[in-house]
Amino acid sequence: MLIIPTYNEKKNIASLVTRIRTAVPEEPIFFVDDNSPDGTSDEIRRFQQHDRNIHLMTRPGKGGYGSACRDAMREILQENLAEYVIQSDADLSHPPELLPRMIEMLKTYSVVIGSRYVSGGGAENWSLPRRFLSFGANIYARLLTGVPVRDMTAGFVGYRTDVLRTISLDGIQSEGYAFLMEMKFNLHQHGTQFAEFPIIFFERESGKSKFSRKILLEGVRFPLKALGRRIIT
Ligand SMILES: Nc1nc2c(ncn2[C@@H]2O[C@H](COP(=O)(O)OP(=O)(O)O)[C@@H](O)[C@H]2O)c(=O)[nH]1
Ligand SMILES: [Mg+2]
Repeated sequence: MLIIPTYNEKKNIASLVTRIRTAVPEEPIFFVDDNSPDGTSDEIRRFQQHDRNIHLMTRPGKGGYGSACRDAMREILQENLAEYVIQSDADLSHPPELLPRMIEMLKTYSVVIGSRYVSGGGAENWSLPRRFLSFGANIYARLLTGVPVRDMTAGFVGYRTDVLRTISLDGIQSEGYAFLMEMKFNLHQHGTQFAEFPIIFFERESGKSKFSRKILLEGVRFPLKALGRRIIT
């Protein structure tokens, strides 16, 4: 089951669903929309009419990327809806064509990461400063958290649900890139092994990024917190 959080992604839904359906015709999709003012949820409902494998969770207001993923995971675990979940963005940054590969790998590995920083991976339409920032942030995160993953801020991640049950989702509070790092850190603390395969990340062409100063600060702080926890334990 795919988990796709959305906030003001109306213009991306049609090509997103079309590309996902070409790649994986039957795979359930679980959207979490935070009452997007642009009417994203109506657009999702339009596709729901012809596709019974599209679920939509709506929340009253913008609650953050991390909590949207956590709410979806909680519901899927509680209701036993899937053997695995794959989180992916709605802005087509994560190529849906790679879903079959991710799903195949989840048969062997508990956590599978679509990685920009393994051989064959990368990012398209990124400026030089953006490349530098992301690459540097990854080295910083890897060193401080001690998690042996090349792409610590990867958001195209598949988890087998049995492994998600080993960590406490309520204990995870971060929202932006920090959420992506915190999930990997907590799983690593529980002895989870990760598998990475290369992806080319495409920067969005429609809609706006929700990146903010708050998300940046949280992303700088989390690896420091993780280092603190490693020192104490
Ligand atoms: N439900 C929900 N989704 C969000 C929120 N913030 C971001 N997203 C979604 O999370 C994904 C990644 O966000 P994006 O703005 O592309 O972040 P960036 O890739 O770091 O620029 C997209 O599908 C967004 O629509 C939020 O507060 N609530
Ligand atoms: Mg994006």
